[in-house]
Amino acid sequence: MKAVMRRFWDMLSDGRPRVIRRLIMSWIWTILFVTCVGVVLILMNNLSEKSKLTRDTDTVDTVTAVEADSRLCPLVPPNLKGRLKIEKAASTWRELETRYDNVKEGGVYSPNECQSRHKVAIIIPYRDREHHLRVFLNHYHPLLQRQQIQYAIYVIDLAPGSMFNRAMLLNIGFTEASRIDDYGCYIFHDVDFMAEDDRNIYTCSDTEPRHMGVSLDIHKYKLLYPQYFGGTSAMTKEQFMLVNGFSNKFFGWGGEDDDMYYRIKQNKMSISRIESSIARYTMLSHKPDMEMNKDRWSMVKEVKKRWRVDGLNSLQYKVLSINKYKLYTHIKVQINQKEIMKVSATCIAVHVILNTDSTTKYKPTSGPNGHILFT
Ligand SMILES: [Mn+2]
Repeated sequence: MKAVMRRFWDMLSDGRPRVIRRLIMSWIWTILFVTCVGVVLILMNNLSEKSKLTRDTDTVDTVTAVEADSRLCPLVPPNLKGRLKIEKAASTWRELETRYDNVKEGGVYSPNECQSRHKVAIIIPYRDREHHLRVFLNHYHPLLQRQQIQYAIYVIDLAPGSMFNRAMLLNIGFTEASRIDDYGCYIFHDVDFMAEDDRNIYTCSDTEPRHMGVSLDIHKYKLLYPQYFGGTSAMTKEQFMLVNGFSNKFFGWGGEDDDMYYRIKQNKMSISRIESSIARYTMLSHKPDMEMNKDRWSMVKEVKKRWRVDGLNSLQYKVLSINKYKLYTHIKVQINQKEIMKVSATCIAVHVILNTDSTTKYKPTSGPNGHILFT
């Protein structure tokens, strides 16, 4: 390097005055300096451009995510209380309607503060339990609202003239609620089951049907048996349709929930439960008002042969009236026990209208309209 420099210096000094040599050298140095500075500036600019680009993309992503999410309710509702005190005394209808005046006609609610992540129909099979219904509404309207759920409450009331049939009323509730609005999740709920903890969120699991009434006070908060699917359960529309709904043939007390358990198994699904310390329920006391179904075990055994032809696709009933009261939608129905038990595996010809346009709203007609769906 030294030698190269020396030869260069000799070349410059060859016959030139000292001043010229100095001038040439200073030009060379200036050119070198300017080039170096230029290169450094270009590099720096490039780097900063790059990082600016990354920053910009980040900002765009964050902004889009925030915009899409800003209306959605948080994953964990912020105002939950945890363990609750169950108020078993029933308020009057007037008190209830004043207390929950944020509920829309038909027992419909959606949170104001955000866009709910869930649209749920609560289906209650019912007969002659007005006191329980008032306790229920007083308990669940505030609970579901704290959970930031968009919901509607349907009470399926069986007219006299037939034995009680919980499962069939649930099928009717599913069908009628689906005609009124479009729900992703259906919660089948006994009127006397009071959730003891609002961390037990009233939603469905997309992957499997959910059993909610896991631990009951009357059973010392122990799960009755692993196949138990009674009291309160949650299924998506798809899950419920896949298993053809509940059986219609369980009149009187018992069996229909076990039948549903095996329908779920037949369709290669399992059931999900949240931990029993949270899925706790108090059962409101009542006199036994139902006859035990003595055939229930032999019927459950036949579920494999029966589930495809006994359920939503063989549902027959008559709607006597639909009333959108302030805190719930009341659907009075009539069923014909003799006819239902006659329907055999070979004569199923009815289908259920489920895919109603969510924009078509039910138009109430005066008096008992009795529109016969299936005859
Ligand atoms: Mn009961």
